[in-house]
Amino acid sequence: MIPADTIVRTTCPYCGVGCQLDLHVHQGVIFRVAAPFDAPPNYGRLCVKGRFGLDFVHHPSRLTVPLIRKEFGKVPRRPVGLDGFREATWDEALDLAAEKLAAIVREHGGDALGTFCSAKATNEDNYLFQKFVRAVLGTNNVDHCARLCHASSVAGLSRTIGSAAMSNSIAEIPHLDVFIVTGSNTTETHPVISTFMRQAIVHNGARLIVVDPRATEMTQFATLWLRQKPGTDVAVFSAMAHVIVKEGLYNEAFIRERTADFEAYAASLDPFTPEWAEEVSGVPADDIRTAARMYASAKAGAIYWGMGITQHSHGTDNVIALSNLALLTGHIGRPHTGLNPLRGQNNVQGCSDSGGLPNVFPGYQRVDDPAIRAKFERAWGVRLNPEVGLTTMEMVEAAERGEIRGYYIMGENPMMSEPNLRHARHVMEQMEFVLVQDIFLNETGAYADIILPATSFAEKDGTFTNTDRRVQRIRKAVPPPGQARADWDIIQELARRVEEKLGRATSAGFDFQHPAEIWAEMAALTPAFQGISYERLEREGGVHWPCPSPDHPGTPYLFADGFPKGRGRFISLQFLPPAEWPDENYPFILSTGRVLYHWHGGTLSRRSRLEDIYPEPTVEIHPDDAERLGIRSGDYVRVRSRRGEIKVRVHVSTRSPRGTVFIPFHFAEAAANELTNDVLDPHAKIPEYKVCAVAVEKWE
Ligand SMILES: Nc1nc2c(c(=O)[nH]1)N[C@H]1C(S)=C(S)[C@@H](COP(=O)(O)OP(=O)(O)OC[C@H]3O[C@@H](n4cnc5c(=O)[nH]c(N)nc54)[C@H](O)[C@@H]3O)O[C@H]1N2
Ligand SMILES: Nc1nc2c(c(=O)[nH]1)N[C@H]1C(S)=C(S)[C@@H](COP(=O)(O)OP(=O)(O)OC[C@H]3O[C@@H](n4cnc5c(=O)[nH]c(N)nc54)[C@H](O)[C@@H]3O)O[C@H]1N2
Ligand code: SF4
Ligand SMILES: [Mo]
Repeated sequence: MIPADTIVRTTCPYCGVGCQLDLHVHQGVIFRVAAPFDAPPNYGRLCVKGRFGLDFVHHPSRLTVPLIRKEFGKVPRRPVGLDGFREATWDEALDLAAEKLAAIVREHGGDALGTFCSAKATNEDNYLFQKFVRAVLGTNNVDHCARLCHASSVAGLSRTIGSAAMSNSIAEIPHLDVFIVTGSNTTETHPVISTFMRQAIVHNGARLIVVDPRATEMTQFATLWLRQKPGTDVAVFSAMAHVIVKEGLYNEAFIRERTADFEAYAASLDPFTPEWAEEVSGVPADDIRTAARMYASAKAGAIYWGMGITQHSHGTDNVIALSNLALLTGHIGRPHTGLNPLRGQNNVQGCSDSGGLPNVFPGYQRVDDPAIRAKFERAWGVRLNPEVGLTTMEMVEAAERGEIRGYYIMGENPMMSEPNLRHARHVMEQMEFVLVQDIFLNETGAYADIILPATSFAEKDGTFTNTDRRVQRIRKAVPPPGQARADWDIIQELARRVEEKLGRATSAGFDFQHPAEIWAEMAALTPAFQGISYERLEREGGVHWPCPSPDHPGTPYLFADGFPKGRGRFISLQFLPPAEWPDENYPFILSTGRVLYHWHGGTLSRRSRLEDIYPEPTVEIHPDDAERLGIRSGDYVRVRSRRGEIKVRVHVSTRSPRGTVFIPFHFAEAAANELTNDVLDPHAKIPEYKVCAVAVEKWE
């Protein structure tokens, strides 16, 4: 083996588990990735993406110089490749970008801009991004992919308990007693967490209840698998609550001391009998009873969930249904219990924590609270906009109405990740100005006027916050390609130029020398972070927020003494079906999601060796359906919805239930989001990625 010049400890840039990595570097190249056995959260474990998927860092198509579109500002804009751009100096690109942003602010106000920060970038990058947007551009129109992801968890849990972060830690998982995994394909999407779950079952006798329409690998370890029809979770979980109440299995003391509105809720459960739920969901009534008894009578019961719960037009209701179960049984506020939304992106928790949302400053401090706003006005030395900004999908709608004229997109790929892509593209074509900051030219960059080349996680310092609220360092390991610069550095160059053009200078300024200084400013303004500093992270490896003071140990599990809302609230629900359901013309349900080897729009994973292992998308279809359609594995089919169509190869499998087909959304050549429905959950504004109606036909 080549001896490494250096070994750099850092955090995996793929998923929210936040595995610690040792990058072995020789002459500026990462040639081996290992994992330290003594470091939480992964203790030496890595999945295939962390171990073999990081070579995107050295891919020849990395962006290395600023680019300006040859047909700058021409509307309708068309997607172009590299040859549609010319190279520019940083000065020219930044000046032009600042001029365009300032012009829109001057003529139409800051609210005419829509901005997207990045769950792939650091806390420091995102803190500075939202500071620039709020303090200089003068708008709160800032959001990120959390909206497409756990927005329903946030909307649901803020109404019931008042906080939406994962309540318990990864470290507790090997010692679980009874746990529910629902709408999470954990072995493929949070692989290292799934190994701890399997450890709990195989070595420590834990019992697992999987609630999922798809035969994920987790079902092989389950004591009980409830296979519901997609979109029927409220029926299943409310029927479990019905059983818990009727059989007196609830935790009376907990309900009395820590919750509100139990009586009304208990009465609302009457119609949710297991027999009724069986009719709606297809899950046998007796299995619902068994699941309810197992969870309610556990010493400790925990619930873990993913996108199968949240990405529905009734996603908020689904989350509330889970919250009701935890409050009924008192399985929250103790070790090995909790309400645990598994956060997806490496730093999606941190991007929200750092204020990358339209309604809150860092630490979930509301922008429409005058006292909070005054604090940030004093700190930054400017007047701030009191109006809550627009969410991702609301920005698209506002752009369609011509109210939003320019986009600033840092490290997101909406032209792959948004639903109903034909519509999303149509809106993008009309934009007056599009500024993109990324490490690659992706499907969204193709629409940009200006592209600013950023450095990747391996070329910069900063922090990511993983799914269990653990703040961890990333460290510069290799030099940046060409002239690429760190996001925080680009943002402050841009901010200074826009300030100058608008004559709107913040007193706090944008002249940080190192991300540690940015963290220190954010921590000073954010009570939950005040005890966390770079020195401390250096010593301890990671710290779980809330951590209010330097001598505070950090908080692995929440709600030991109470909820942020005081009492936890029960909320009565109604079962409502998905917005679109199969009919004669579109007889199948389409479900979309992920595979182990790829990441979202594929920008990173398809530029790594993972592409060699998994180079092509397939549509997963049940053998009975395949037989009726006369198709076999390997054939091509046309999959059509009311919004678009794609051509994709067939994989016949019993993994998806009869009547449901599954397509991963990683592949531009057969983009699942051409088909998906952009209907939104009214509270969370999340699209219904998990259910729409499609037709499947053999491609002749
Ligand atoms: N390999 C890989 N890992 C990833 C990602 C990636 O792109 N690739 N992305 C990361 C991100 S950002 C996220 S948010 C997470 C997402 O992680 P997951 O939520 O685990 O991923 P998904 O594939 O979207 O699918 C979730 C599960 O929901 C189930 N499901 C579908 N419909 C329903 C329903 O109506 N009810 C219920 N209860 N379940 C249903 C599906 O069968 C599937 O098992 O993964 C993260 N990890
Ligand atoms: N059909 C369907 N659609 C979905 C979903 C689904 O389940 N089904 N899931 C939704 C969910 S949960 C999510 S989270 C979204 C994800 O949607 P996106 O966030 O749009 O997807 P990514 O492909 O992760 O985009 C990340 C971008 O950041 C860039 N990048 C990486 N590192 C850096 C960096 O350090 N700096 C900068 N500036 N850029 C960087 C990458 O090159 C890439 O272009 O997709 C959503 N869309
Ligand atoms: S589990 Fe997540 S954080 Fe860990 S190596 Fe895999 S992708 Fe990276
Ligand atoms: Mo996500």
